[in-house]
Amino acid sequence: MPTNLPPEYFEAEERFRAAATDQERIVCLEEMLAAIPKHKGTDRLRGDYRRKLSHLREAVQAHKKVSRHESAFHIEREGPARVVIVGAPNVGKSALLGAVTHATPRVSEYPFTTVLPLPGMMPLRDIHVQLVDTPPLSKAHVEHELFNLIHTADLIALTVDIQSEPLGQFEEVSGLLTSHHVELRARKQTLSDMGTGSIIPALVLVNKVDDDIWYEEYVAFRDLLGDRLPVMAISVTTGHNLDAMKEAVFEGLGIMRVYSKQPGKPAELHAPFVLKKGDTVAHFAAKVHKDFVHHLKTARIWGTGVHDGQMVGRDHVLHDGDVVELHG
Ligand SMILES: Nc1nc2c(ncn2[C@@H]2O[C@H](COP(=O)(O)OP(=O)(O)OP(=O)(O)O)[C@@H](O)[C@H]2O)c(=O)[nH]1
Ligand SMILES: [Mg+2]
Repeated sequence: MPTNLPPEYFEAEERFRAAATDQERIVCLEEMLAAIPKHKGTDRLRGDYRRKLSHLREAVQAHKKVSRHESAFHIEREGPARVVIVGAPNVGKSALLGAVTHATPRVSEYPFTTVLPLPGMMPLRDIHVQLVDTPPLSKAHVEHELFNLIHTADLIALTVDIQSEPLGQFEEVSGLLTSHHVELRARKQTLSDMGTGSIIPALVLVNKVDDDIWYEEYVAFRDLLGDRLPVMAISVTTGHNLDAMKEAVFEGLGIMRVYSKQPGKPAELHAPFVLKKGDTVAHFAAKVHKDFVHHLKTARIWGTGVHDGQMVGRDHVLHDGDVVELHG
């Protein structure tokens, strides 16, 4: 270290050591470099610091790129399935998320309250599925990033407000989805289609059906909708049908729960594996352990369509609630 360095250099160096972020370190390093007299004896030192500076700048740049990529519309997946709540402004999407999960979204009587998506975990039988509240879909304001999120849904809960022209809302929202390559279907065949993006099973939730009078309106709406999509009346305010809604979500997702059991031990009834309807013993084995599926010979099953402890092969189709003991 050359000895003829001015006091400004040492001040900047001290701040450099104390710096908490790369951004601060860059500023200090620039000051240190500026304070070092330029002559042969300081060549090495200046070279080292210039390299350090360029590494720090690269790190900051790379971090910025990552941050931009991870937009607020990118929601981390959690649990076995994702349900995205979509709909026109003010229909009660956020109120619904707040009612059935621990999330605390902003709810207000004015439209366009929600500006960013918010996830929550919804208990459903003995599992939890991810529910995502979203900003409103409206022709007046199209948030393109929102469609990337909608494409990741295993089920779309299209919510309308019975008290405010529900058919118009339904048509506008499904029209916007179609123009962004999201087609709604009564039920996606299997979860393995997931990610192809375009055809997503949907459930129409008709909210604010608070009493009998609104129920009559709901019946009229349901008749107009026909059998295009499954539809049900709910009221977040009164709690009407929220449990039935969870069951409809389970159905709409096309999933089933399968419990594992080790020989000689009771079944592990608290933590089911979640599979797609139609999955077999081999699919289950792959979920339990990646290697297990290769060693699997037979399995014993307790549940639907079998007698207790029946031996079955790897192609046996499982049902919701089955208990499986794998034999390698
Ligand atoms: N009467 C009645 N009002 C409800 C019901 N559910 C929600 N609301 C009210 O509807 C208004 C809008 O609710 P939000 O949950 O903010 O609606 P949103 O769809 O999230 O609205 P945006 O975020 O603007 O798209 C609030 O005043 C809620 O209290 C319901 O079942 N019945
Ligand atoms: Mg909202």
